[in-house]
Amino acid sequence: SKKADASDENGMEAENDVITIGFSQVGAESDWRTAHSESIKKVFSEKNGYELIFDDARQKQENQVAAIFSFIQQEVDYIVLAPVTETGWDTVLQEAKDAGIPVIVVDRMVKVSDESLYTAWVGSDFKLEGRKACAWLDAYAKAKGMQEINIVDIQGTYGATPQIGRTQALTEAVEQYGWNLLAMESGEFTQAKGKEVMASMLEQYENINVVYCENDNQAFGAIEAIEDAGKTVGPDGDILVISFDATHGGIVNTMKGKIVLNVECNPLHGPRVEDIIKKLEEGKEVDKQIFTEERMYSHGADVPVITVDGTDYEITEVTQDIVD
Ligand code: GYE
Repeated sequence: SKKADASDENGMEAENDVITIGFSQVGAESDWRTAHSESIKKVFSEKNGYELIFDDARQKQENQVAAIFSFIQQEVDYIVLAPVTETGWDTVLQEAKDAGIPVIVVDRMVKVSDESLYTAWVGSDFKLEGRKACAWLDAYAKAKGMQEINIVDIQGTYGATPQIGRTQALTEAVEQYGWNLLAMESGEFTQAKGKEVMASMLEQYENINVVYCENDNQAFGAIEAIEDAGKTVGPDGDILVISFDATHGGIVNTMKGKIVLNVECNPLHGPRVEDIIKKLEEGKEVDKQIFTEERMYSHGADVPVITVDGTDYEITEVTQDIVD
């Protein structure tokens, strides 16, 4: 551990140990990601007694692997990893383990052959998010007397836990409710790619009436593409936009009705990661997995509550005071 070896005149060690954290972040692909980075930076600040080495991998796993190797070389006290995809971590995490550096995984999950390769994970239940969205759409379609659901899926980065969970929930719902799933393609969680994918889907299919966007930035791009194509979004428009994250921009669009449903995915993991590190510092046990609780936001109040696996989830109608 990198201790500030300050001893006073009597040789007593001063209480100024700095905890060094190496944080490997996916990138800066979305508003969610920016909020997540800010939350980590805010907590692991110098004034809170930390030295944070922040590495932005620009959505590339190889950059994350290189960053982790460099954290090991620098002998950081903890490695915090927000992994781009689930697989491909065994070798580098084994190195961290051999070096005795605890790894805390945040946001997306890792799939490793040996669970002891990381200490703890904190993030969202992405499949549940998807199931909530689909249960809402089923209830909404029934409330509004929609005859058919002709849906397209703008997926997230392939192999990332939120993509896997949100896509899986949709494909299961398609079976269960008899919806027509016209197309699915990744927009890599970005606004630009989301727009591009939506534009090409609109060219191929005339009858799309719902787009399931696996994050807000893709929804922003999809809305642009739909409007550019001369169609309208919203409860009285041609296409219903469903989204995930509930970022500020996402909530504003939900208030306007451009997004009809937005399932929250909370990015503010800084304090949760710090909580884990504090417990480890005190020699306490930590939970292997921690799931955050999340809400749902809608335009209008057509569906006030849905039930998934016997649990009721209330849906908050977005009004100006929620935006503020
Ligand atoms: O939904 C998306 C971001 O991993 C939960 O990544 C995160 C996802 C989030 O780019 O906006």
